[in-house]
Amino acid sequence: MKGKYNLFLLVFFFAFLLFYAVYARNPLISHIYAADPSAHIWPENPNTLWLYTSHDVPGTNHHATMFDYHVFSTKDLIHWTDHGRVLSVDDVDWAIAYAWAIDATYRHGKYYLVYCMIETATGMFRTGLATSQYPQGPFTNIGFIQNVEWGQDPCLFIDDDDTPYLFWGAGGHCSAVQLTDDLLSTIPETKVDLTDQLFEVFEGPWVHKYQNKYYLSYPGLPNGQWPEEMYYAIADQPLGPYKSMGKYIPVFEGHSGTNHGSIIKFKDQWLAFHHSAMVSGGLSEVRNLMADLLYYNPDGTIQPIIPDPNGITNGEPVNCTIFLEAENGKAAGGCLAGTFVEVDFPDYTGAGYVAGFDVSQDYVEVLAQVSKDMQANLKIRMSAENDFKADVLVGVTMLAGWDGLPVSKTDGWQVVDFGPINLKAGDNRIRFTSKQDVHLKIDHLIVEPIHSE
Ligand code: FUB
Repeated sequence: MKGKYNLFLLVFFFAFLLFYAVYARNPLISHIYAADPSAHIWPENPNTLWLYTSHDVPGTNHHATMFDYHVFSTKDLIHWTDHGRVLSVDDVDWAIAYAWAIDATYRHGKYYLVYCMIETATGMFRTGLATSQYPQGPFTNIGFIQNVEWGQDPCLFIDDDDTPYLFWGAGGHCSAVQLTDDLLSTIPETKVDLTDQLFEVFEGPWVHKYQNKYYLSYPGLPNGQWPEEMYYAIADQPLGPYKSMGKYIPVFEGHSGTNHGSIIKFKDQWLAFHHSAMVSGGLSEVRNLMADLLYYNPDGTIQPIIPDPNGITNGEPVNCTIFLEAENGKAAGGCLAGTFVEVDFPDYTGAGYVAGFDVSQDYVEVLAQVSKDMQANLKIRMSAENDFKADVLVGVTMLAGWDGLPVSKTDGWQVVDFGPINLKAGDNRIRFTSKQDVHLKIDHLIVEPIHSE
């Protein structure tokens, strides 16, 4: 009996280790299915790394129901923030579906999301632009880049001399062009077809600079066969000619049919972001974010990467919190009803806070998206001048009965802990309703996924 017990302990210990090896460091983010990561560090804050990603819908095994984008940020590669939905097909008047791979850029004081969606009028991919005052969005659509046909998988590279270039690729082709200063159009005579210079290219170009050379990395199909593997090529000029250098992420255990990535230097270390199917399992097309250390050889070639269960954190478990600004309301998949955005009471995060809870049933609603049914802790940063009763709805579940949840008055801005909530795989609307007239301000909601596997 004792032997059996010891065996059980041993199996449990290894299962625990496996969980932490597989789920806590690489995949990097596992509470949501996200793919096609574009990594950036913005000039005004070199200590924060941002990932702009597409989003797969749980329960699917295809890319036809990709409708929105997410942004993630970190200062230390260990603690990550999921800033929620930042743009959806519903916010783009010219598009009908297929929110596929994205990029982002910062130019002349504005942040741009550079995305691709299918245009309603033509049925072809266009490269859209959306802007925000903040790197975490939410972003407002400003139209698509003129003269780019089938503009899937955009990469907007701004060279050191401030010249903007667009790269895009789909279905075994890759092209590039210089953009006009406002980014909304191309300079047609600069357009190049890079397909023949990029061995096995399929889609998803990404350009970074290393030692004054231009590195174009991309998903390719070895001998025309799936799954995709990551390749790269090098040039002296952004528009080429490029010399193919081979693969830098060959197929690996846990891969998905596609791969797609970006390369960036953060705090003296080069990193390769990409995606896999490790969370969904099998050869699923529902993907999760991955990150690995990247090393160059002295001759500038990239050492091939075998994705490492330890990821990029030196063994430290990664955690990711969903951080939802109340004032983003509809733009981030939620809603403000009877309430409004204010900026008068200082020390808020983001663009403001939600106030105006002066009639019973006024509410603020945010959207939390997750990969699987899971528990999470809900915290809300608020300022309440009196005790009051609230309804907190998570999906269709009310946290307290009809009498409402008593909430105590706060001492200025305070983070109030509402304890564990149950999230369903997919979309979870979290609605905070005051049941009475109350001097209440809501700054943001924090959803901390509890990983129990
Ligand atoms: O995520 C949808 C599509 O899958 C991307 O646009 C491609 O690059 C591939 O990763």
